[in-house]
Amino acid sequence: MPYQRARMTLPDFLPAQGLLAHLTELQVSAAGAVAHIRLNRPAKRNAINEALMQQLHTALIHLPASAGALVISGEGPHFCAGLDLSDLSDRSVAEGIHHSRGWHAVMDALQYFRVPVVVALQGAVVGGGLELAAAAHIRVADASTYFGLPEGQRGIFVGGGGSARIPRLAGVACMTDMMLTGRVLDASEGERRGLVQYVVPEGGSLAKAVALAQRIATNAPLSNYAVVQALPRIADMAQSDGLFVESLMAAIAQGDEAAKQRLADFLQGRAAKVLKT
Ligand code: 1HE
Repeated sequence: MPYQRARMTLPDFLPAQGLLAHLTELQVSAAGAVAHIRLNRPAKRNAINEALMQQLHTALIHLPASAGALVISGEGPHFCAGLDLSDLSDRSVAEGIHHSRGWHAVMDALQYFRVPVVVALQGAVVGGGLELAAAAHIRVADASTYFGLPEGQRGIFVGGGGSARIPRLAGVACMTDMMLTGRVLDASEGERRGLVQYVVPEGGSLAKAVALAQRIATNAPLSNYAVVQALPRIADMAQSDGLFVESLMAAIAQGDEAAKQRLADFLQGRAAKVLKT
């Protein structure tokens, strides 16, 4: 099957001996080539406790090879209320560092995941919730979405990679303002400032995220891999280094069978044109 991936069913999913049953803080499913991880602590506004973070990592590393894209969403009216503040009490400095480094490992696993990650947002996307969203590749907000970094008010600092990722989306000045003044951005401000790429009517973010993920999963796997792995690294490099890596990546992708077939399809009039949708 050239463009279509094998259909994935739940038994293929997280095959490692009943792991699914242990993912108490998540709902994990798959439809076609799109895997879906839903944060599932709606009573706590999907606040991220230790279990949720560890389970997210477990789910990521066990996604089957047949997944071509991943959607992450949150159950209930809010995407994620950030760090579970009841986890914070009585942590030593050393424990604080290890906790933050643990979050970094999971966020890195997401940012440098094998396949593109689309996140569907609604309601509160605050603190660690925004850090999580920032580690994904495409962010879709609905009209109810709002973004905040209340760490300043809580007497803490971002610890889930937000200081590295959020300024790359929205700029240092925007993040500084959000952290110092507690400024909350609504969905359209978030879009204007680059925090999200799409805003849809209230209740529509998951459907839009799934539709985007389905489309992404039809791309050649190596092209998607280059976008999620090479692009952010090249953006961090000096220009001459980045251009060299770009040439290598371009040659690798071009040499892949999927690229050859797609080019032949286009030249023989069998491929879709670039059309405005
Ligand atoms: C929580 C959390 C949480 C809700 N940790 N329990 N994050 C924050 O500072 C955000 C704190 N949360 C809020 O501001 C609000 O809860 C929301 C705006 C997200 C939602 O408001 P609302 O009115 O819909 O819900 P609620 O009534 O405030 O919360 C429902 C329950 O969830 C309630 O518990 P209950 O037992 O009284 O029902 C809340 O206590 C609980 N809850 N958010 C723990 N965050 C690696 S560093 C990252 C640093 C950060 O992420 S700092 C930002 C932390």
